[in-house]
Amino acid sequence: KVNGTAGSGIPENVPPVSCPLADEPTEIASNISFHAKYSPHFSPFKFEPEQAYFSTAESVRDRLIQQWNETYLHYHKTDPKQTYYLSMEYLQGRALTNAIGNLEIQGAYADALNKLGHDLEEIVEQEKDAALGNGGLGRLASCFLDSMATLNLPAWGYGLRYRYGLFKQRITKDGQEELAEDWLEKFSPWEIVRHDVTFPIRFFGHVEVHPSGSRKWVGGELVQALAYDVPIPGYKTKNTNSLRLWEAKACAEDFNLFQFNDGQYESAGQLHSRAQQICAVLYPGDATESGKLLRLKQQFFLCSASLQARFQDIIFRFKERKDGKGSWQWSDFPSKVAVQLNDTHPTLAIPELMRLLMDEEGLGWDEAWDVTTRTVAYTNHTVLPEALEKWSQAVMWKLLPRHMEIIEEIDKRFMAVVHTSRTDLESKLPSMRILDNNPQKPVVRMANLCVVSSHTVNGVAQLHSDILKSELFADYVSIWPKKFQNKTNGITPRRWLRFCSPELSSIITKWLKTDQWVTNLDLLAGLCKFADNEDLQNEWASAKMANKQRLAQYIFRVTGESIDPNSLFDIQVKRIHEYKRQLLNILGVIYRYKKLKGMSPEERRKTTPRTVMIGGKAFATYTNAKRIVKLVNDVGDVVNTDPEVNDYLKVVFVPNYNVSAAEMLIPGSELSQHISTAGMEASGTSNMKFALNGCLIIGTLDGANVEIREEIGEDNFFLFGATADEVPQLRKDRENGLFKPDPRFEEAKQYVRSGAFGSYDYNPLLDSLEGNSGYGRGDYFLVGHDFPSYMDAQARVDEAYKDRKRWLKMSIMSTAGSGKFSSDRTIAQYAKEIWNIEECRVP
Ligand code: B1H
Repeated sequence: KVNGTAGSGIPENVPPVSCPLADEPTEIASNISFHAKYSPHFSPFKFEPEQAYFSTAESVRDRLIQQWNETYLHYHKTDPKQTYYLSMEYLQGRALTNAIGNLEIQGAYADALNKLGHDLEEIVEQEKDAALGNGGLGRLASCFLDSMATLNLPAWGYGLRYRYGLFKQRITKDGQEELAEDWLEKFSPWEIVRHDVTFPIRFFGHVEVHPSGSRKWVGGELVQALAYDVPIPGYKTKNTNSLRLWEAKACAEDFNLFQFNDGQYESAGQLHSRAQQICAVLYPGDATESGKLLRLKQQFFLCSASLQARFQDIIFRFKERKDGKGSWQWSDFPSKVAVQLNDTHPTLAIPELMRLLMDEEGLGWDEAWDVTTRTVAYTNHTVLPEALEKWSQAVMWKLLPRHMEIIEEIDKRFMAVVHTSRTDLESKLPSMRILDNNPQKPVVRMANLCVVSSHTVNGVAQLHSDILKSELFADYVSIWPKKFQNKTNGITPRRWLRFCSPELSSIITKWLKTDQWVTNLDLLAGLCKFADNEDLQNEWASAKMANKQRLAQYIFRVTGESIDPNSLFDIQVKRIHEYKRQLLNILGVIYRYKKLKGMSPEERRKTTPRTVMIGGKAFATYTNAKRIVKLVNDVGDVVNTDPEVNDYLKVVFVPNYNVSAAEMLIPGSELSQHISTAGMEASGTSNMKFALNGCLIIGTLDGANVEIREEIGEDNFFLFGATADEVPQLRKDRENGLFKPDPRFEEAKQYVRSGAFGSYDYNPLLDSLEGNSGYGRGDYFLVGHDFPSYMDAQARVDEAYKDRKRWLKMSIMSTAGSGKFSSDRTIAQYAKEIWNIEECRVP
């Protein structure tokens, strides 16, 4: 019996409960009130927005479950090849608007809630974001799930059900403070616990060798993985896939009743609390050894549970077919299963798949290796050295002894291949090997393990994929030239335009005379020919204004700051990192502020009024990132209370940036900043969201900016800065003392050092921009080099904004050129060029 999928269903002769899937607002209202009354979560005598939200969500969930069951059944019957997307992160955000939007029942639910005395817009705000990710990588996974369901692809997401997701950011006088984000405080109506889907996950222990020579991993400690399934509805389709999130649970027998009765309460529950730690937080600080071990446990837990689940299913199928028609062999596994590794975080799926095939199913090495390498593919998301995972061999031997044996063997066989057939690469072997046996600190290089073991390796934008081939993985390219691909990222047009900006969406639908663009984003190109049309421009401007006003209200709510919707809304929101260069942005603002102060009132009146919004979270232990947050806040405190410049410049730090905040910020934006040091941002995806919403970009030739600029036209993009090719030489010049800073850059830094923004000591932060060399010193990120061209580009922005017609045309062209950046396009390419899976539409 397969966990959770087999067994007999409800007898056919028992009629199903009367179907709650009504379409009429009155019936929906009674369905919602049914949930309010009979839901055990709240008192039935209260129906405030919170109760209204939960009962509305439960009512929508009924529909999702119906579609979901049909989808499961259909996939079971058709038995297509399926994709398993393994990711340590998903940034799902809120689900209610998305679900009723995808099911096309938004209007009926709004009416139903009105009948119940509530307002849909207010109700959706009750939902907490599911923030099980850090930034772009996690949000990409969530966009992919939306596209996979919309394209009717049999594909599933697998992740972890963190008790506390990404921390909540609070801004105090000292800067950023992190608080635990209790997204499950009142339960999530979108997850369904599957008590019948559990698997044992082993840690530690040892390898037992049998007389036959077979090996088995035994002993150590076991925890249970318990499945929680989240329905993922496609847009305008019945197909509803799942995101399966695993939770760690101790086994009942692990509770030591004897100790408990003896009053030793803590030690009695020790194994229980140890199991709970596994899924407690998204990214446990890994500065300590225990933090590193916990992160590694999380990674293995995800991989082992997900593969065991798939294995059970496959073996069940295998037996089912053997009894019925024909034979099935393990070598057919890759024609039924594709596993995609979202970065190296789930790399342990590789040795775990090998172990299951060899030790549990009795395959030999060659056969197991053939199956594994034809099943697994790997996506790289970064070339930053600090993000390339390396695990201590000692820790791995302790936690996963059998997997380390397998990794050693993969490494050995890889070396043998090079020794026998590629002697020209022998000198490169030390860096190409999976094991780095440096006696000081022997480690396993996870990216190398992924490259050697995957049939396909892809980068996430053309420039990034080129850099992977020419630098990071260059030596492997000569062995496997066809292994490397590019899959430029994308974003779902449902969440990121259709639902977050209904005003702009209906204008687009009106002018294109179809709403098909929502699933065929290339149709947006049809707007180009109207870009000069005055009527469209006026409608466009009023939709943007409505979104700006809504954003201004939001900013007032979360910061208490009033901002002027007639000023240029300039936004940079993303994780705070030195390579993303929020420091370049704020130093530019500082320079602007200083100039404004020096101007006469008439001169000031000629400038373009701006509201600069910066938001994002800094990793808790990343000191310079936290200093940048503090600096932005300090600059805001000074600028926003300076009556001389107030009408021309405001600076707002947007606290607690998350998916829901993005849905408010992006539609209201006019200029957005994507200004990383060239070569360092693998792709970026918010750049795509902003462009799609008619926001102009100021940016470097980095990541997907390159392709966005190609698509929307160079006239519609404010370009500046060094190119990726130039960066290495510029760093060398700097080391050789050849860099001459622009006086404007010196002036901005000096202004901060003078204490203009308070007494906090910013010298260490500014010092990182000085000196001549070293990562994190000597201006490694080239802020100083790019500063003058950045300021020039900003001057072009100010000029362009003064010409309303020109600006609107550029804005329309940005949307019109965004068709390529739909995650539907990205996923269709993965399906065809990597996974080899096909549509499996539920009739
Ligand atoms: C991206 C990460 C990442 N690349 C380590 N790498 C993490 C690395 O918790 N960790 O250990 C978490 C995340 N995230 C981003 O992926 C890139 O920086 C973006 O440029 C890209 O758009 C995004 C999606 O591909």
